[in-house]
Amino acid sequence: MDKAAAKERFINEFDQLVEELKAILIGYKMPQDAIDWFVGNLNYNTPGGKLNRGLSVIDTYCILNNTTANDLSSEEYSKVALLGWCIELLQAYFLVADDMMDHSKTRRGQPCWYLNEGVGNIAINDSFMLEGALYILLKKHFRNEKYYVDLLDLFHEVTFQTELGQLIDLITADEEIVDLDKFSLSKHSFIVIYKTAYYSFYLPVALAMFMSGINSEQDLKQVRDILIPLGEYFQIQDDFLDCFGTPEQIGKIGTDIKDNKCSWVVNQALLHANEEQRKLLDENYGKKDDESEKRCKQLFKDLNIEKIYFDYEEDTGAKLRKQIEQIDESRGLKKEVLTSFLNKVYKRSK
Ligand code: GPP
Ligand code: MG
Ligand code: MG
Ligand code: MG
Repeated sequence: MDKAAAKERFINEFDQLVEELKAILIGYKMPQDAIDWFVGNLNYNTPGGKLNRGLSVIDTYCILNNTTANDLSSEEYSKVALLGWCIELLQAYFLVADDMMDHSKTRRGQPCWYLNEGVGNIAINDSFMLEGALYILLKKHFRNEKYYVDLLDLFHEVTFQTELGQLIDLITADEEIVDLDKFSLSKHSFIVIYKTAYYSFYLPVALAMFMSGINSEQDLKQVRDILIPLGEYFQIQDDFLDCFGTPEQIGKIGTDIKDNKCSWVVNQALLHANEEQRKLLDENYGKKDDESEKRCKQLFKDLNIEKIYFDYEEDTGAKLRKQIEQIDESRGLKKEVLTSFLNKVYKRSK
């Protein structure tokens, strides 16, 4: 099945899940306007992205079980796809909240949810409900599996790790006082591993492993040791694209400079800036106006951050491939799980 068809099949599962969630609200005798609101929230915020995380659960499951999505029974496909949708719901929860915290304007080519007419701060509750929805679905479909508690534990742990990353991301980016001395590449690495790598890379693979009966700490550690650096690379791409990508390309308008974020781009600039350039950054980074943002972007161009980034990409790709080569496949794990992930993100432009 080609990529577009795989995505379409996955998307086709979503309407059924919305119906199941709707039925829960009907069971609680929720008024019709609340049901409509929740369904609107689910549909606006869950399916519109690249769906990489969700699709990866299915891909990983198939690789681990030597099969293809087409060869799974429709029941088994729906079940593994449901785990994929649970990650997409978790992601929707994070993004709705993150866009409020980052004062973002657009997401996936449309206005951020909180900016919609009549939504505003209700988006905070809506984000909680997206998270709640995933546990309702998980319970309904996995309650009787012996690995149910492993799934729950994993979702809870990874959610907390993401929130820890988000916390450091936010407190390192003071809204009022800009102090670039607070930034460093090691701090950046710490932030992005927690806020992105666990839920985006480790979570989909670990879910597929649990569903395939692979659950030893040794196996989980083996994949974590590669997926976490891969997730770090992915967030460095996100930071790069925030500054150098176009909104048409990435579906969102970058906010990192105005938000005073400890991004990979500014950290590279700090490493390479001379005294005068550093002064320009001190005076313009983290300021809310377009002119200051423009000056920072020009400086990043002058410092040739793009070249540094492309070299970093080549280098990281090669390192990760080497590391994957060393995986021990004797216990049912497959290198292909990891190469397929790397190929999905390597040199991405959106
Ligand atoms: C990406 O940061 C990280 C997240 C979306 C996790 C948010 C976690 C919460 C607990 C809310 P980002 O702000 O760079 O993402 P984007 O560029 O997509 O806004
Ligand atoms: Mg953020
Ligand atoms: Mg953001
Ligand atoms: Mg970003």
